[in-house]
Amino acid sequence: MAFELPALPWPKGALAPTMSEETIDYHYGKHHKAYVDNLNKFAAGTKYESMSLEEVVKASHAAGDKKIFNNSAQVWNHTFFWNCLKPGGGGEPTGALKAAIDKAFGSFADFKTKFNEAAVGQFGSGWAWLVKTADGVAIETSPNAETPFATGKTCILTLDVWEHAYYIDYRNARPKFAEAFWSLVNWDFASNNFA
Ligand code: MN3
Repeated sequence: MAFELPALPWPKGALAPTMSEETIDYHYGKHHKAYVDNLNKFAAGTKYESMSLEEVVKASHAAGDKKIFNNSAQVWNHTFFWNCLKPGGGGEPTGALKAAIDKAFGSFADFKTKFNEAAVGQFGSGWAWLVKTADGVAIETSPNAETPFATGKTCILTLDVWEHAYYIDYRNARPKFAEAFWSLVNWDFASNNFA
């Protein structure tokens, strides 16, 4: 049973112009697909081929199987990222997630500022995350394919800050991409992750 590239949760041109169809063609159609193809190639004939994707990410991380981990985690991270976005998204969180963000950061505006600082400050390729903690929420960053999910943390929201995520639409301007991200956030998805 091979690992599969999940369908996008929206039509591939639906996030334009904030995230263009050309970006999705490359980011989903080339990069995300390549992680799936490589995972299938490297997992073939190993204990990993009979596991769920989630099990592969955690087991390969624990075992230090870097090729398997890098590709499986990138499959998981990208699928999670697509679900963090939606056409007509944005605005502000509500309910319990809003309360947790206000408690941790003071206000939604302050949270956005700190999240963007983390995303822009991540040196090289990686991810910015909002994760669930014992008493609320916290911002984390991770390099390359690393993901809080691998060590059992609950991810709420993520932003891909690999250059392939923004180079077509924003060239080298990661701060512009990080700012534009907020107009696409799917807060229903984030709230469900926090619940
Ligand atoms: Mn990416």
